[in-house]
Amino acid sequence: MYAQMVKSTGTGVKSLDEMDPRERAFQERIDAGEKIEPKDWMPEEYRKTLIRQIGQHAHSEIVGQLPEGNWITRAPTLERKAILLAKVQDEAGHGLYLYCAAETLGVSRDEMTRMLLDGRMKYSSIFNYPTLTWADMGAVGWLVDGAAIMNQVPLQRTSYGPYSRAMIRICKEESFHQRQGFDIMMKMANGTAAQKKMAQDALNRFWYPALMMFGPSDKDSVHSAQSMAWKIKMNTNDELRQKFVDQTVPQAEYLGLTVPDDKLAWNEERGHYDFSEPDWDEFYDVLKGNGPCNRERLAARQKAWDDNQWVRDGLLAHAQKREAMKVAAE
Ligand code: FAQ
Repeated sequence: MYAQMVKSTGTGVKSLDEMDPRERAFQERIDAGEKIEPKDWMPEEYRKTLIRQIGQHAHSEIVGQLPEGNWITRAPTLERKAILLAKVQDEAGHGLYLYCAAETLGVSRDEMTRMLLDGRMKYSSIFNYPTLTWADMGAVGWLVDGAAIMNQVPLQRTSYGPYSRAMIRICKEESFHQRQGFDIMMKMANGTAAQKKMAQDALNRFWYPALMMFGPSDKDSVHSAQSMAWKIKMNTNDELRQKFVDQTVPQAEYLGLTVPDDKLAWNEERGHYDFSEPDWDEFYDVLKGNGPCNRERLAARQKAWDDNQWVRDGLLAHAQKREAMKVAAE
């Protein structure tokens, strides 16, 4: 059993023997592949870890609309514009499913947004990089959605029911997103010399930030061991990063583009590509708020929050009025 296995590797996860009866029954349900539902008993840390991960994921979907939304008015054709518009709207939908899933754990959407705005919650590092050319729309769809799918397909089997169900729906849409990105890359890579150069430049800039999406290397991952024991995460960060590299390198070759990594080589013995790690100092610096677009992204979310205060006030006033009328009628 995973919980027992990790104890022997010194990851600090309790073994079944160390758990109290309630925790043990909970872990056994997870080990048996049962889903945990909102009204079921759960350890407080399980609840908090889910709020952190689902909330971060929801914020990523919403903030993730910004780099692509930036190109809607400049899409090269009507068809490309309609596709990009649909994709960006899908991301908003993903954010909403995920906020709903997190709300079943007893945290409100407003509270999560406040935590994002005051720095207590994160969003994916990838969205702190700018989208400079149209080819970046291809690279984001191909690489960023490609990395997101790699992470999210296993999460369809995550132990928390509402999260798992949200992921099933999200994954269906992400596949279309990845395909549209690859389609843009194909057009650019097979276009004029200048277009091919833009495609290569986009790959150069997005390759390592895409690898960072999977989180720090396993030796530095804080949450993996416990999250995997609880099936909040299904794979380690490095496992998914390797899978992504193995899947993406042949696609880059098909496009006639070069992955910007001198050390990239097929390792016959391992049956995987060897590749260079991203610059982890850069990753942690972006997490601290020092990426190229961190301030701009948070300022955009803050503005949306402030601009929409009147809608929240109106809804609250309406709800209070209805409540007062209900009480008066009783
Ligand atoms: N960015 O111990 P671990 C998308 C933090 S959706 C920022 O390994 P964990 C769709 C981590 O929070 C993209 N922070 O953490 C789309 C922790 O800090 P904390 C989002 C990161 O949670 C496409 C610390 O580092 N997807 O792209 C990152 O076990 C196009 C230690 O790390 C998800 O959120 C990062 N990249 O594993 C939308 C998927 N990595 O909280 C629009 C669900 C790590 O203790 C356009 N999430 N950190 O202060 C997960 O699978 C996990 O949370 C990981 C991180 C794998 C991201």
